[in-house]
Amino acid sequence: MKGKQERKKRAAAITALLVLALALSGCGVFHKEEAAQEGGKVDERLRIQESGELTVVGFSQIGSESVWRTANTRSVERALSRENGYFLLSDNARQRQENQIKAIRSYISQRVDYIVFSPIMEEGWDTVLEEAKQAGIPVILMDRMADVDESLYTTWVGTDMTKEGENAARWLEDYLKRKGREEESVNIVILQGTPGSSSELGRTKGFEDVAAAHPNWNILDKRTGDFTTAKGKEVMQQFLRRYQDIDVVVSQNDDMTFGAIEAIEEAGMRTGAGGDIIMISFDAVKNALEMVQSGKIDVDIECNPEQGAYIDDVIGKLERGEKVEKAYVVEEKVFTRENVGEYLDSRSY
Ligand code: GZL
Repeated sequence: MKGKQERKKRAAAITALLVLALALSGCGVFHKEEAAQEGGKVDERLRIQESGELTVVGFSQIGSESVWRTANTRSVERALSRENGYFLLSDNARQRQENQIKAIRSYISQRVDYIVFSPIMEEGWDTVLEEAKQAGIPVILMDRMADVDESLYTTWVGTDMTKEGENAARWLEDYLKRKGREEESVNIVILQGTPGSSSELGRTKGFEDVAAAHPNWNILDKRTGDFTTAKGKEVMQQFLRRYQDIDVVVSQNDDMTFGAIEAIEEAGMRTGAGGDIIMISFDAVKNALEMVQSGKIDVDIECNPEQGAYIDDVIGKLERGEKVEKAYVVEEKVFTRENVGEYLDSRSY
């Protein structure tokens, strides 16, 4: 297991190689100032690796597509801080898998102690995670899941997205029953997240598995709004042009919900309590919970982004040579007008 002694030995070997490479590079064409700057950053990291005083973590984040994502990034930066004993290398992949793969390869070449990343989609990770495994660098998956052999990652910290989808459908069952509409024909459209992401796959599956027991629930359409407000509004406008009688919108994150509500209101209709369309959302960020309280959103299924502390805890266990679980599922709630008031003030994101 990684320990400070092992790290110091390895860093010394890297330093020797680097000095040799820099010496040899004298015959190459170098821009002095960039080399000096780059060298400075490399020097700092190597000094840290050589001292073994800080745990060096390479973090590849999907992007900054949503309020949730920003909160997730902040939770990692708070937990893996220098004060907590970390040297964090961080990369924003701007929603592109190839950028995540590039970042992971760079962390492998820098011989970081751990790699942490949220896979933008489930497929496409086998090769790069095999490279990390060959390099002996533990990989911690966070938030979304990768569809790879379990031997290619040490653990996963995240949320049960299928359960989130089921929670949404269970709420709808209960709501329709309370309104005496359980036998009525109900027309549903689904705004999906990033195609092939475990959040989209899980929430879609969870909702549809429950919906299958209701022949009177008609899922008219499902399209991706890519977890963004702009795309969510655009797709909702398409739905409104195509379907005259939408009863329910299932929007797989709050950012898309904000855009969908704008589109619905611009079409002269209202969502939520006493409105024309039932609005079901996911994530439960503060601005959305305020809309639950005001009645614009009927229910918000929480997906907890505060995962940094779990990552810190897992790395601590690994550093002490302790066993870790293969998965850590973060707890979550379902927010409605009845219970949101007691949580709203404490919401930090
Ligand atoms: C869910 C996470 C999703 C959020 C979106 O775990 O992957 O990605 O629901 C975010 O807000 O963009």
